[in-house]
Amino acid sequence: MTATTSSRPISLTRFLIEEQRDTRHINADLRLLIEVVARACKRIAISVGRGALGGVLGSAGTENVQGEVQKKLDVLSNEILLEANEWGGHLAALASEEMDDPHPIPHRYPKGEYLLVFDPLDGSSNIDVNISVGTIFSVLRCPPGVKEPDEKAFLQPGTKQVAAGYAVYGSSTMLVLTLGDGVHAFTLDREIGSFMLTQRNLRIAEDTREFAINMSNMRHWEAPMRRYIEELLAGKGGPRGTDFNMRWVASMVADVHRILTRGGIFIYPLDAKIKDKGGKLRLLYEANPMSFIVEQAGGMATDGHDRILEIVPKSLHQRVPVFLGSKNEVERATRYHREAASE
Ligand code: AHM
Ligand code: MG
Repeated sequence: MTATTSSRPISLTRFLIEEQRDTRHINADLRLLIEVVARACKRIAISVGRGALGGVLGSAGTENVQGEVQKKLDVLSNEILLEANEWGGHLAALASEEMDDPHPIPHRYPKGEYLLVFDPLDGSSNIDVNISVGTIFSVLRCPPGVKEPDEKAFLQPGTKQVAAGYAVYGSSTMLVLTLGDGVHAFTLDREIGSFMLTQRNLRIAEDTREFAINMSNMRHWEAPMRRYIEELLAGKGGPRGTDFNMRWVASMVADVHRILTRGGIFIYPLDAKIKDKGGKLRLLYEANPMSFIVEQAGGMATDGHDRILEIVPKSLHQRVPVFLGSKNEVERATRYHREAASE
């Protein structure tokens, strides 16, 4: 039988129009917002893809609010997302890993009802070595009556997100998106320049035998963390009675993408080195969007004790420990932490 046009993957544009028309999950402004973010991600993908030829590798010679050295691509990706989003009339304000404070919408443009918060280029340490990096974003509603949103407007728990997603700039560029009704994956068709729907309703297997953690921090971990990983490392002869495999890309987007594809548990725990900061990963633009996606795909996400999406943020750049992925493993690692806390 010859393939019909209906068997071809549909574009992100068509997917969003159908979501608006058929399921009413989104309105025209949210549809525009997602399209604009996707377009910005295409521009970032082009810069990432040009690598050394684009003159974008290496350090920008500046630091962000968290004292981290900014790479040229961190700064460029941030600018691309700002420029793409500020004039469309769909946003009330933006915030990012790379900016100390929220970015207001310039007065010459209309304002919308949404807040966009993002990590413009996640996995910065991998830029110069040609390993996958990505963009993570989260969409919130501007609180009612707030005309000039400041940091406080963004301090909403992850349960309030209306959309979240990430782009992964890997061997192919993909956009993974949730609008609160499952998780859908789009692959960038570089020839026609469109994201095409390549998987609807991604599901994370409940069980896994693969974990992702930076093992070099083991000596700094708390006791329950050590217990959990030691049991995995003991393999067949240990209490778990089976062998576990390990992967650590050091780009959260790539690690989470693998987990969405074939299961696994991702952990960036609290350790003695980062205790004062509260963790490594940021709640509003890393942990929350990824937790929303993971939960929508049937997985689980905690900070080792509680559900990440229910944490009420205290500051824009707040950090949290992150345990996410296959449900049964996240549940177990969380249980070990809770048991230790109640002893
Ligand atoms: P970034 O947003 O500055 O790139 O930092 C976040 C990244 C995550 O993508 C990744 O999971 C983690 O930092 C890796 O940390 P480490 O280098 O300690 O393994
Ligand atoms: Mg990051």
